[in-house]
Amino acid sequence: MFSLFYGLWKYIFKRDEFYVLILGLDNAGKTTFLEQTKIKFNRNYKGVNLNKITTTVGLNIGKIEYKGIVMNFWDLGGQHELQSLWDKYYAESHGIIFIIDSADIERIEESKAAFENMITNEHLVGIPLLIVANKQDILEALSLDRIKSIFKSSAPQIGKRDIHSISVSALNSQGITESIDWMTNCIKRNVPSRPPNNAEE
Ligand code: G3D
Repeated sequence: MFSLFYGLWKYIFKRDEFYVLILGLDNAGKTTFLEQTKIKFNRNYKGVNLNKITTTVGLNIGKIEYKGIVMNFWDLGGQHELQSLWDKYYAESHGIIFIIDSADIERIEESKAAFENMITNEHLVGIPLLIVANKQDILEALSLDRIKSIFKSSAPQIGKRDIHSISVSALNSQGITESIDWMTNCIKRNVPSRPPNNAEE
């Protein structure tokens, strides 16, 4: 009897759990993006003062429930020495959000190198990839089209997967909903290739 009720309870309440990595160089706006996501999608989350956010050193995490699934976000540190830790998380992830500081023209090639290094990892084959051109509120920021043309030569490494790029101002919460919406739809579509982490429970 217990197992019958437990099975019913699981059927009604259990949500599939997915993991999304938020990657990019330090200072790109990863923590701000995650904070705004939590504010937008968690009704009771009040958030921290966005002016007091400091660059990601370890790992920031966040969880939202959206469109019937649970999405866990891991915002990983982007400093050069921390990038070597990114691949420890690849095998368990279902989506990648790669954040670019569009206003940091000096580091755009460094960002591209980190991107290429990430995208060629075998554990990420077929995983949906969202490229976020952040800080679009800054007047001198490179446009999305300009960033796309800079990253164009990475196209052969991207392989067959859902990919999308989007203009965002994480600070002003512009483009956050569209980003999460796109990622959620792709992750759900990709379940046959990358099932939820709690699939066997
Ligand atoms: P990180 O987690 O990738 O290291 P953070 O980056 O989220 O800590 O952001 C680094 C700095 O960029 C922060 O400024 C933050 O306010 C700013 N930032 C993030 N997103 C945007 C954006 O969309 N527009 C603008 N103008 N700034 C943004 P500080 O001054 O605290 O270093």
